[in-house]
Amino acid sequence: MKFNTKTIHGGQEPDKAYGAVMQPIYQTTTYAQSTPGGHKGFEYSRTHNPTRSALERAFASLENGEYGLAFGSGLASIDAVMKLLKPGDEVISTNDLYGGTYRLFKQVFEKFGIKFHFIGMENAADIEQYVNQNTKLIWVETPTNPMLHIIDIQAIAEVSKKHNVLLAVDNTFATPYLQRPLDLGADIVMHSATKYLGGHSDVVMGALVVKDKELADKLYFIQNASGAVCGPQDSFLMLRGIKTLHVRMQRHCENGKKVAEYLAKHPKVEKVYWPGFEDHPNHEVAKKQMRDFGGMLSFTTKNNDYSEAIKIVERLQIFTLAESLGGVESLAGHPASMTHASIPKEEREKTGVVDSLIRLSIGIEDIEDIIADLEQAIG
Ligand code: P1T
Repeated sequence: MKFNTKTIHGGQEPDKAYGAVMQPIYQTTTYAQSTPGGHKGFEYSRTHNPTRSALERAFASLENGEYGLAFGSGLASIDAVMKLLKPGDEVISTNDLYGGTYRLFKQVFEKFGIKFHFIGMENAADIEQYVNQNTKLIWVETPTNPMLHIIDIQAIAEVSKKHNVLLAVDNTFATPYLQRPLDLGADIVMHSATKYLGGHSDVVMGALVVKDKELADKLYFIQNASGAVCGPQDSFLMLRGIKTLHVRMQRHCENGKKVAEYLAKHPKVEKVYWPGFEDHPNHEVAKKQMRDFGGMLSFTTKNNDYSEAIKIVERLQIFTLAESLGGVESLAGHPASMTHASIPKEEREKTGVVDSLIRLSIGIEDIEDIIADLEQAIG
């Protein structure tokens, strides 16, 4: 099955009970047993629920994996991956990443004795110096949030395999429409499904997909033991959103390119971060591992003026000033005071998250309206 077909049919079949074409919402916590242990594969909805199971099969299909897991949020899915580790273990992570992921690593898991190294990974060889016998996981976000750095997944996978370390890739910005990390050698792919997979800004959810049965069993154990699952209504909405992933992504990419090109020529704009530009430091890697360049971009204004950036985001009208990304509607954010406020100023500025940085999630509205809105807001 090819990708566009998978978004609609991957892991899905008409419901066994009545032939319903859409996966029914099994709004139930529990399942009748004829005798203790005599059930139809479902016992309790924290462990399994038919609507969630259909979604988990869809996630696995999209990412060319074998096993999918759905969680109550993207962070809950990252939390589950971290619970594979034990005190004394070390993690090497991209230094530019979603602020909430950084907060989870630093403020929750560091307390339990896990050590994190946050490093630039544009050059995969740089990782080697941080690998030691305690290293258990490499955590990669690509494209990174919010600087749109591109990390070469295949090159990092070579390092992870050489040292027998797990490689997890947060594929939220790219989606499996643009890149499939498991095909490139990653062990775990993670999503804030809240974003492009759901696509309509109405569900908070996380996803993991793996190929390996043993790893899947460990994660299913954690999913059930810790219990951060999503409900059947949200699973249904996610399944519905996924069916249009490919058409939405195509338009996000088309509009993203036009906005990036428009901003790059704007006299008040200092720099535009978008992996489709030939002078983007890892443009060649982006071309190699992604089908297109996505709908996310960030930019700074001249003089790095905090109050000017705030005025721009306040003036926007088609764009909504809001956290999150990846919905059909265009959103704008000010990372330093919003999504990345939990990262200390010195840390975030090292990776480029300066006061004038504005992040845009380009929606699928008419491009003329999107650009006119930026024009009036930037002035
Ligand atoms: O919000 P949640 O579903 O828990 O997912 C967390 C997460 C993980 N990884 C990436 C790359 C993300 O962007 C996010 C969430 N990000 C935002 C809310 C944001 O506005 O950037």
